[in-house]
Amino acid sequence: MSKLTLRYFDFDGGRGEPARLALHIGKVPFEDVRIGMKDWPQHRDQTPFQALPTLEVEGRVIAQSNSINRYVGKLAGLYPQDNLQALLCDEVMDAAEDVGTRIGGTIDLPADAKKKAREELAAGRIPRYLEQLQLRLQAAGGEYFADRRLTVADLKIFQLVRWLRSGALDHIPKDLVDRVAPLLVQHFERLANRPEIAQYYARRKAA
Ligand SMILES: N[C@@H](CCC(=O)N[C@@H](CS)C(=O)NCC(=O)O)C(=O)O
Repeated sequence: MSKLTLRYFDFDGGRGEPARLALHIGKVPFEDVRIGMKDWPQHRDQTPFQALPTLEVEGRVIAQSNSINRYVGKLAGLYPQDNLQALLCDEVMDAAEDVGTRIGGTIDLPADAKKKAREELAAGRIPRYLEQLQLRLQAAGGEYFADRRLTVADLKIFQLVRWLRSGALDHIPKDLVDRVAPLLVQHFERLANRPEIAQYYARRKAA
């Protein structure tokens, strides 16, 4: 297989993080290119949709985080082979993407408008998504979102829950997930304690 290059911003999170984790867990060799925000303007127009992440594979530059997650999930053995389980995996990843897109749409708003928009999200849409995601986790057996094993859906939700609980999002209470969907917090903690994930972040912290 030709070399893979995953490009994303230089922080441990966001839309590029599930693919980084999947490639790491699956021991799939890849170049982990991290782009600083100050360098982003010079990279933006070289990406297909002026956005990251991108995955370079066999000379092609591919965009769209969930498409990348599915592809690297297959390479890493973290994507269901069964069609229905794959559908469950995809639904969860796309729901997480919806939440990220809605919050992302508030980032550049003026302060007052951002506060209003985020308070509305925290009172309405986000709890709805969290509750539905929790129901899906329960329906899938309570431990994983699909296939009764770790898949890229788990990594996508891990990243979302980590972000929502980080306290980095003004006007979105950082205990929202804990209050609305405690099973997602348990899922997050189980993943965070998996040796391959715990060791990954320990190494990142030390780097
Ligand atoms: N639908 C795309 C959205 C990509 C996206 O909006 N990426 C953000 C970072 S998470 C970005 O590149 N923002 C930089 C910019 O818009 O200038 C995906 O899922 O990959």
